[in-house]
Amino acid sequence: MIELYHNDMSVCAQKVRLALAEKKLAWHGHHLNLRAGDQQKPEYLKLNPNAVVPTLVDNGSVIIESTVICEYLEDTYPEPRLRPADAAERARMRLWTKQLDEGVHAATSVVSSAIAFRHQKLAQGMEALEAFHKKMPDPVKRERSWENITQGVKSRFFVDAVKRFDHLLGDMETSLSNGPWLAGKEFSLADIGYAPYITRLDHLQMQFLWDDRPRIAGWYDRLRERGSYAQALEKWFNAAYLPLMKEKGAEVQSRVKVIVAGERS
Ligand SMILES: N[C@@H](CCC(=O)N[C@@H](CS)C(=O)NCC(=O)O)C(=O)O
Repeated sequence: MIELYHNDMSVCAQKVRLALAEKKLAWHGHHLNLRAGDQQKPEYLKLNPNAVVPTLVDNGSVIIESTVICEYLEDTYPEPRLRPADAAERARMRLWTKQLDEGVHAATSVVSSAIAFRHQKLAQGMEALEAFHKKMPDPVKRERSWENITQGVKSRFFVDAVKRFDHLLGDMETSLSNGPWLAGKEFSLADIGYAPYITRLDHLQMQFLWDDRPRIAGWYDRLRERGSYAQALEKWFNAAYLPLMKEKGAEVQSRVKVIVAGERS
């Protein structure tokens, strides 16, 4: 039996739920409340010492890291195929998924936290915030998280995160001239990987980043037409998070637009 330790709005968990839905695999979920610190509890750390979701347990094997989990699912349950048959397309797929782990995920944490989620954390009080950060195992992530929560869009990480997205979306627009999906002709783990991240930008009112990138708009529409999107993402959208992201995203949108305009000029 497949068990998934996850969270409704976690982009990494959304990615794994999408892969499971595409493969029509049944799974049993353990939902962790990330604001309450369930990921830092000793019993969960035995499964995932990084204190993050997702974690997949399949027939006793514990697999962590969402990119690795998706590859594991593809290796173990190869139908329907989510890695392109063509080796060059497969290489393109991996270049996309690699980038997620090399900065795109971190940039997403910056914008999500600095724009919206900081308000949830600050509402818990400074004592709780300090206790939460003390338990974060990764010192780099700990420092970044503290800065984003306490400084918001004035965080020293914010400008670079926004620039990273503008570059990334430029690359996506170019890549989508080769076919309907990120790796080319075939829908793949690359599209699964990016679906939650583009959705997050949408929720944070950063969809203007693809106003002048019609191929991304088309790709995003195609993704949302798939049954897996409703099953793995929409069904889990947290009714308290969506209005927060929309309201706070709208409040800072002009600042984000200034950063993008400066970068493009
Ligand atoms: N590289 C990891 C990143 C996992 C990660 O950062 N998960 C976030 C949610 S998307 C989390 O659990 N955050 C809770 C925390 O940092 O306390 C993966 O791809 O699985």
